[in-house]
Amino acid sequence: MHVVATAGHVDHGKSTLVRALTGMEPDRLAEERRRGLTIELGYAWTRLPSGERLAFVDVPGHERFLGTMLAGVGPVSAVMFVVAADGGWMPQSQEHLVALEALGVRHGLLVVTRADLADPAPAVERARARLAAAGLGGAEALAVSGRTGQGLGELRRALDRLVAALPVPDPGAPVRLWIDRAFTVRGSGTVVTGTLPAGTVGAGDELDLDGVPARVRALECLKEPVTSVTGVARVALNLRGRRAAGRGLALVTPGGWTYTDLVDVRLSPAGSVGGGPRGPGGPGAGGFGGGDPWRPGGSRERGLPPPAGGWDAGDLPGRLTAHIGSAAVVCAVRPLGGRIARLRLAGRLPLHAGDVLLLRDPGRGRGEVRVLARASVLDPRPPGLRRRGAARERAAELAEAPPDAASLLRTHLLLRTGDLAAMGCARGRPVCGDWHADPAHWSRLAERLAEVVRRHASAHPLEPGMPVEAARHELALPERRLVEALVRPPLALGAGRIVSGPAGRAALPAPVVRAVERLGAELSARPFLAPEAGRLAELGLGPRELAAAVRAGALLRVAEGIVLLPGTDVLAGRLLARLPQPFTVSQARQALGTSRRVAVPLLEHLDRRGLTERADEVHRYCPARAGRRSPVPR
Ligand SMILES: Nc1nc2c(ncn2[C@@H]2O[C@H](COP(=O)(O)OP(=O)(O)O)[C@@H](O)[C@H]2O)c(=O)[nH]1
Ligand SMILES: [Mg+2]
Repeated sequence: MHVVATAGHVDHGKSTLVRALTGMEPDRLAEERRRGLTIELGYAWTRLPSGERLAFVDVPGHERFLGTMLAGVGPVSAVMFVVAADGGWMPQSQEHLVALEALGVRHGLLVVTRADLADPAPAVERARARLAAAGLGGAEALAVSGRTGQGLGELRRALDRLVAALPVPDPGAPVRLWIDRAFTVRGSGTVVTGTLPAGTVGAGDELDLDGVPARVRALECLKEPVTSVTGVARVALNLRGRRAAGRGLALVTPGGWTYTDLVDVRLSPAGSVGGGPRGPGGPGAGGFGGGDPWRPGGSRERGLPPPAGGWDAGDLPGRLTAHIGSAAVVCAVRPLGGRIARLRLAGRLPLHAGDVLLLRDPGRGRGEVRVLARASVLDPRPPGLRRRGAARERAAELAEAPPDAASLLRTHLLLRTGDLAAMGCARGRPVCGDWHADPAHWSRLAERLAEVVRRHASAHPLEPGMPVEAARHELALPERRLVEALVRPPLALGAGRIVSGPAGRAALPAPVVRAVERLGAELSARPFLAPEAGRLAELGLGPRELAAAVRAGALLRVAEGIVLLPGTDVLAGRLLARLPQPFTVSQARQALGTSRRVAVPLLEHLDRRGLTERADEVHRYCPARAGRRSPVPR
């Protein structure tokens, strides 16, 4: 199904048209019928010639009910813009158009009604130009009469063309159902209704209502019970239990949105494109007395933002009402610089980056434009601005930033997948687990890690590397696995510590280097005769010094207390391969010119490295040599 909202000046025939198209009464209240005036949002639906179902949200056109109008069009992406043939362009025609443009509504029809009362052509011509200037240039224009039924068949076909061209929303999108009505039904709890723009809701689903879980007991779509519904749709949800619910609250997918009362936004003046008096039709083309109050010469005195590029956030009043979906909350505007501002909302709203808030000045009187600006949410969780100059820096940072993950990461540096989802941004590749990082920040962190590990190594030369936890603390990272993900050569990770890598000989303290050099000289003549513990102690090589030298790759540890020069094991393998195969420990000991104390652990070390292999209890052979000879037993 599809949903289209009406728009247009009061008494131009919106409700009459909806009634004629659907056979349903959009003005449900007795007062509305008595006064012939739409006060509340009306709902009616029909089946189009194609068989598609279409629901209308009929809005009030009276200037006093602009807030209600905005709640009706807020979650809807297509509009039926109504202008009376005998009325022409009027203040709320303009105001509604400004709101639609600011909301980014790009799909619609222009319907000139009351065509039985006046020639529709002039109204069509003027309205069409204004719509085109407001981004609704693609809107087909039709002339109809809600009274005689003239043109309604063509209108139904045009509605079919309109809905067929609407983008198909994602059924898997997180749900945000802005409530436009809520009531209690005796025996079944709370019922809320709204326009579901995207995503899917099913019976039994748990949604979130202003931070509190809310279970869907049952749902209806156009008065018919259904088990699940996918946006776009008009839906009524029966929630379990009695819930405090009402217009302006939203039912959302848990974790799918960021509840926030502070947002950084990019502002643009509303109505800067659409319907200027010097634009289509010229001054006074609106057809109401004394020219067009929406674009007077001295716009700034009347508080209207000038359309020129010089407009900035400082041109707005400090206190406005922010509209999104069916919500309207008071907000304080803090200009940060240029068109970037920080909005403090009087209540929490579930928002994504990329959402559009419409800013309105409710204090304005008759004939003044009240929809002042469009605010695109850039960051629903902005950082504090404490330092001097922070606001200006923030404005510069956001000036050109699109509302996406890359921009958010530039500010927040590290975010989890869940945070990004709640902020409404597509996730790229995580750097580790569910963590995402700003690429520049991530490589800075890697550099800093190398730096702190180096510093740690020189401050504690005999320690086996820097504990991961200490590095985490030093880099102020929230989790150890982030530190581990930053370890890359020449850094290496082992036993909960980060070492500067095997090329760390230079990091050894000078006395250890000297001791290792002396040991190397002693071993040059008899490389396999590892020094005794006493000799090591004389050289100043205690267990810590030995461990450091081994880590640095300066010594080879064959077994506890047995150290040789690096590479000695490979040399031993080569010498043993020259012996008649297989050979005994004693033959090996003699060939290598060493003692039994060294030969046994050295051979075990060679076994582990695959340089030798046990043939039986007493014999070994060198697999390389054996292979070359004749591996096939007879
Ligand atoms: N003659 C004629 N009257 C119409 C037509 N459409 C609406 N009206 C009348 O215009 C008045 C306002 O219509 P309504 O639908 O309430 O306007 P809305 O405020 O835009 O919803 C009512 O008295 C209608 O009967 C039409 O096409 N032809
Ligand atoms: Mg009406």
